[in-house]
Amino acid sequence: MASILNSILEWLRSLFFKTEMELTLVGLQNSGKTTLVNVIASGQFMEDTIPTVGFNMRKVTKGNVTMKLWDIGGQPRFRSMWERYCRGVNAIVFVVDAADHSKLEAAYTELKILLEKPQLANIPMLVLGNKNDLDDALSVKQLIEVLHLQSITNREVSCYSISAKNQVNIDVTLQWLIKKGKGQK
Ligand SMILES: Nc1nc2c(ncn2[C@@H]2O[C@H](COP(=O)(O)OP(=O)(O)OP(=O)(O)O)[C@@H](O)[C@H]2O)c(=O)[nH]1
Ligand SMILES: [Mg+2]
Repeated sequence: MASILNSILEWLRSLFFKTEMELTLVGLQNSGKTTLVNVIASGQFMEDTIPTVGFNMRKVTKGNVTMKLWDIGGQPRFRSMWERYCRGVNAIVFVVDAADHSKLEAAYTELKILLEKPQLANIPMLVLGNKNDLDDALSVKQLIEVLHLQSITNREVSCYSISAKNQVNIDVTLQWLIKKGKGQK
């Protein structure tokens, strides 16, 4: 009886506390943005992603939270679009291939350009060091250093080390994002 009551209460709660939020994923090409969106949406790793041309939008519902995920292409020709798609979102997700050391400098440059956009001031940012299943992936501490995350003062910033492939730290990533939809710190 108690469990039936609980289910009814849960259902009522879901009716009254629905949250809709928008998130934008940016970062250099091949960092794993589309893979991460697929994992969030379906819980499955799909190896055969193709480079995103322009952008993709996916709507994903987790419990009573509906997330609109804007997945933008990371190739140089699409980077000028990043700002437009980041405007007004609940959080920006900046994905880095933590194992590709040759691209870290470029990732930092693009991150800096984005953070300097006045239209994006104050929007919380989650930096994800993806591909931590690979041997030479940087740790969170190393990422904070190479991307100079400690010097960011105009917004809330967090950094996690994840593997979209092995679904490592996807749960904490989702928790962080959902909190932003609910306006929590
Ligand atoms: N080892 C490993 N490979 C990954 C991981 N996540 C993504 N990849 C691979 O990285 C490659 C690029 O992934 P995508 O998701 O297409 O990258 P993207 O950031 O969307 O690239 P663009 O759309 O061009 O900006 C694919 O071959 C993925 O299988 C991961 O966690 N670990
Ligand atoms: Mg993509």
